[in-house]
Amino acid sequence: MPANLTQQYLKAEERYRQATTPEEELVCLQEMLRELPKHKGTDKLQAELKAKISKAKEDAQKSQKAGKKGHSFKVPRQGAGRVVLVGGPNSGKSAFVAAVTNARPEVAPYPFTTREPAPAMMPWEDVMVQLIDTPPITADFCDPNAIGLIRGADLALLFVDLGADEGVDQCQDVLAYLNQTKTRLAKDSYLDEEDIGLSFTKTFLTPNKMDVPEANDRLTLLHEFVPLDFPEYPISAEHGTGIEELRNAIYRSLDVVRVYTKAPNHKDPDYERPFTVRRGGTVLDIAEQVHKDFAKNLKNARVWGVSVHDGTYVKGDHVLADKDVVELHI
Ligand SMILES: Nc1nc2c(ncn2[C@@H]2O[C@H](COP(=O)(O)OP(=O)(O)O)[C@@H](O)[C@H]2O)c(=O)[nH]1
Ligand SMILES: [Mg+2]
Repeated sequence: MPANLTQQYLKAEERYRQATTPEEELVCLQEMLRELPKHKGTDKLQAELKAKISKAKEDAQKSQKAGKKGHSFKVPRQGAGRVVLVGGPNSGKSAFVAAVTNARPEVAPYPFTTREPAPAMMPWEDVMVQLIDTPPITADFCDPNAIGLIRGADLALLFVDLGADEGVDQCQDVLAYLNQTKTRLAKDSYLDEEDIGLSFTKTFLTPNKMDVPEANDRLTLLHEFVPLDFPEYPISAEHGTGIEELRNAIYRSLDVVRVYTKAPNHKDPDYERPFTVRRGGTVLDIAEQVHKDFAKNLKNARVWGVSVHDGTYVKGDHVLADKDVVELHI
């Protein structure tokens, strides 16, 4: 990506990756174009954005004519971030969901027990992370909604079945399938420089069933045949091995800070329900989450926390630290 992209550009780009309708895409692309510094170095990106804008306009018109409400399965975003579970059949995605959430998905030794994407909330300390379990991807099948969900996710977990010899091949099939689409798994999330329609989602490799005696040999084969540079967290979803490390890594990867809000006339903040923002997020970002009007009418705020003197008055652009307490004044 060209240097010197503004925060607004990057935010619009993130929303573009998460857009689920051509109308949303259009708004984000237009904002990206507005925010793009216009010089020789960004000529190509400008042209790319303009082409994408015409395409999104066409798609928006088409979908309006067809009377469709968007082309994607809608799961509202909830919690500190969204993590999508991806993998071949029987790799233990649902077993992992059962291990780390209160949800009780069907776990069974035959493929396609999970028929459509299913959200569940994973607690981490006092926040929740949204996990989305998906049907398996095979050489010739992928749930049509899974691609959009992977694209818009903050993190993907690539499950590999180390309980069976087919596991390594099945992992190759998943990657091969996704490689034919505009949505790929990668070490980090970004849009391709040459083609911003091509989107990469940060992924952890999660080889599962480490409790099985042959698992280690199969893991060696996986490294040999499917070399990936993703961070790796081998687990046993059913025995619990490695689950804590993975849970912590998932939360860390979201790179958010927690903020507790306090009403001006209250002594204590609301410690029950922290808000979360990306690290680097500001008082204004929190105000927006509390209420749109709060963001519009914000005069100032007081902050208590490790990075400021208690009760310091700040403006909307003040960057928050983990566990800050914020009192918004409108
Ligand atoms: N030995 C062992 N079996 C597991 C583990 N996790 C899942 N399984 C089994 O693998 C099969 C498929 O699990 P499931 O969670 O339904 O896989 P999914 O298709 O990826 O959702 C089930 O029979 C599970 O009992 C594990 O950590 N160890
Ligand atoms: Mg399942």
